[in-house]
Order: sequence, then structure tokens, then C-alpha cells
Amino acid sequence: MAVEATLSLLGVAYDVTDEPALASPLRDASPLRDQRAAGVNPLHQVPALVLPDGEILTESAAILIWLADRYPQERLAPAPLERGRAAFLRWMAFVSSQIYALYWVRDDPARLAADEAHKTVILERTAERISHCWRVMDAQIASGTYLLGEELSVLDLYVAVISRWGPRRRRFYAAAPRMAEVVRRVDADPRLAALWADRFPFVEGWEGEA
Ligand SMILES: N[C@@H](CCC(=O)N[C@@H](CS)C(=O)NCC(=O)O)C(=O)O
Repeated sequence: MAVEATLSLLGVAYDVTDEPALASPLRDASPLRDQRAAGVNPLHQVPALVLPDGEILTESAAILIWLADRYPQERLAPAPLERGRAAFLRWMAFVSSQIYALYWVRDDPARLAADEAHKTVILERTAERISHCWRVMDAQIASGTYLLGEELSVLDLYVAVISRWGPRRRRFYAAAPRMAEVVRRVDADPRLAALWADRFPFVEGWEGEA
């Protein structure tokens, strides 16, 4: 979703296929679909971006940074020599490695859990870790209107999307009150309204429980 939001802000034409996720070996995949998905991303994960020349880009943070750098005139990231670049890279990597990585097990705790009770413990402990990481980021980041100051960047899109996943937004708001204001601003961005409504609608109760 963060990649799609970035592509739509950039006004770049793109096609979406959910096949890598649908074809995950842990889901109900047909052999044909699985073969096609593995050709795009051997880890069977989305996002995976196929560039016009056929080059494949995986890893959400890499894709977002690459897109922002590829279209510098749209100003979706501080440029390499600009003030704010170090913080930008720091927090993109932080969200990817400290938070997003935990969803490999949260999405299917049986990947690590030996039994049902173990799954519950994994879900609780990873939720606690995610809240802790958001708390640390909230305390350290020098946010303004957006997370890196006055301009919207792909970091804002990344955090707005990942903070919607379990343990969901109310827990995120409690852990990260300063970033909460920013993600609400991103949710309400009129340029993204149609995309959110289509792909990630704000259905009743979407913010979860505190
Ligand atoms: N490190 C990857 C993680 C991607 C990821 O975990 N994607 C999930 C969907 S949000 C997925 O495709 N899961 C299917 C699976 O792991 O089998 C990234 O940052 O892009």
C-alpha cells in the first residue's frame, strides 16, 4: 500500500497483481501461480516492483527510497546531500527492520510457534515490541507537519500504512502521540482518498482497540 500510495502521488502508471502474496507457500497456492510468483520474488512476498526494463526490486524500504530518488522533482524524500537525508534513511531502515520484519511471524505465528498457546504469546510479545519501537521513534524524531518537517515524504506513507496493521492504530496513537497527528494527516490527504477507499478502506472499527 505504501508503494501504491507513492506511485499514485508520483502520477506514475503501474499495474498491480497480488499474486506473490496469494501464492505464498503457506497459503492455498496452485503450482502454476506459485511458479509465477517465485519468478518475481523468490520469497513470495509483496511488495515487489517490476521495472519497465524487467529489473525486479523487492523490500518496501528500498522500493520507496528508490522511487523518491528516481523522481526528485516530486520531493518525496530529502535528496542525498540535503539536510534530513540521514534521518530519512535512519527511520526508513528502522521501520523496515525493527517493525515490518516482525510481521513475518505475526501474519502466521505458526511459522515459529510450536502450539496454540505459544502463538498467543508470540502475538502479545511482538505487539509489545512494535509499540516500544513506535515509542522510541516518536521520542526521537523531530517531526513537524510531517515526520521529517514540512514536506510529505515516503516515510510518512510508510508509517501511515504500517501503523494500521495489528496491534492497529489505537495502540499506535497511545505509543506515538506526535506521529499520530502526522498519520491522521496522511489518512486525510485528498490525493490519496480514492486509493485508500479502494485498497484499504476505513471501515468501522479499523483503528482497533487501545
Ligand atoms: N521485508 C519485506 C517484507 C514484505 C512482507 O512481509 N510482505 C508480506 C505482506 S505485508 C507478505 O508478502 N507476506 C507473505 C509471506 O511472507 O509469505 C519488505 O519490507 O517488503
